[in-house]
Amino acid sequence: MDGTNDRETAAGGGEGLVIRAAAGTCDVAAGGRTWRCDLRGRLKKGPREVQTPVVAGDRVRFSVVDASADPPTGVVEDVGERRTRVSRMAARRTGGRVEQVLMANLDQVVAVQSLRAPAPQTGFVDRVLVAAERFGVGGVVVLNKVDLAGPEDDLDRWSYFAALGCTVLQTSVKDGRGLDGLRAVLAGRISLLVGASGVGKSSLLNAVDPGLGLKVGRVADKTGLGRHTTTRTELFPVAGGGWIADSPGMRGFDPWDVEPEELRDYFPDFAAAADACRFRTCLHRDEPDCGVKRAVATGALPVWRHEAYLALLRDLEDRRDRLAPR
Ligand SMILES: Nc1nc2c(ncn2[C@@H]2O[C@H](COP(=O)(O)OP(=O)(O)O)[C@@H](O)[C@H]2O)c(=O)[nH]1
Ligand SMILES: [Mg+2]
Ligand SMILES: [Zn+2]
Repeated sequence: MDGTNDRETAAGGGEGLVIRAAAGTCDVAAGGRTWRCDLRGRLKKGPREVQTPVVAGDRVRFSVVDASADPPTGVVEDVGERRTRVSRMAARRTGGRVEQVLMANLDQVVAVQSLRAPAPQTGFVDRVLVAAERFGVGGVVVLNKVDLAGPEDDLDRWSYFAALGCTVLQTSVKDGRGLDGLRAVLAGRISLLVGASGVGKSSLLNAVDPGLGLKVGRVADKTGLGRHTTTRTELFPVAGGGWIADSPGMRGFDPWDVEPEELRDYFPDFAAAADACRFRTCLHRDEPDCGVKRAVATGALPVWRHEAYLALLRDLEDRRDRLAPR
């Protein structure tokens, strides 16, 4: 069960892609239709830890219950192995914490920032790229609203991320710049769009695929939709056979289980300078004779990149302290 082709099987069922899931039920895209499917009982069994037997992005095999119902209905029989998964730590009602899978089979995360209104958030892209590496998915950086650029704006800074192996796009919904590039990047892949409210995520998706008709200029309702909102991910089809996840509260795209001591390995641009650190375990913070701090001082590494690293390091340490058994 792989790829994005949906096949009907002889048994009257089919294979498809889960585009949204809730407790015990999900919607499956297959053969150009969306099937409302319950889960076969045994899929719901198992340890309490498995709260997420089926999530958006799962490839499933289902049998048909009523093909002429509106929507057509079925039962999920099998869930394909997850190539990748995005998860977070969730509080368990009985105490303690448990991994909660938010989405499966993601190919890439698209981190959207705008040049203005709102201004780029320091460290946001750096953090997203660490999480992408952690989850084993690709990273795409989109700088939107470049039509608002003035002579004082240094757009070259963004190409720094290209050297780290991501696709970097400068886009404008106003003048159309970069939209073909974005279309090409989304085609045939499952992507997750992340970025602050107002950066233009909905506008970009509408521009890429007018059929989507997403509302623009609305702040996602953070309180009125019940406690599952932040965990519910929905996939939308985009032209060219791709799928895009729109998840207003996707705070789970966060490198939550990276150990502070491992973080430096997620900054490949530090590697050469780190060879000169006196200590092999150097965190590039307070240690003497640090090659990375030296490289920052000489301008070989950008200050903002080191600052993003230090902020994330502090975050991971705080989180570990909070979770430590007392
Ligand atoms: N100047 C300019 N404004 C944009 C651009 N893209 C979006 N906007 C505006 O930014 C605001 C927020 O857009 P929206 O798509 O709702 O952002 P979202 O919250 O990330 O989904 C709206 O007023 C859009 O018209 C752009 O490329 N250039
Ligand atoms: Mg929006
Ligand atoms: Zn160092």
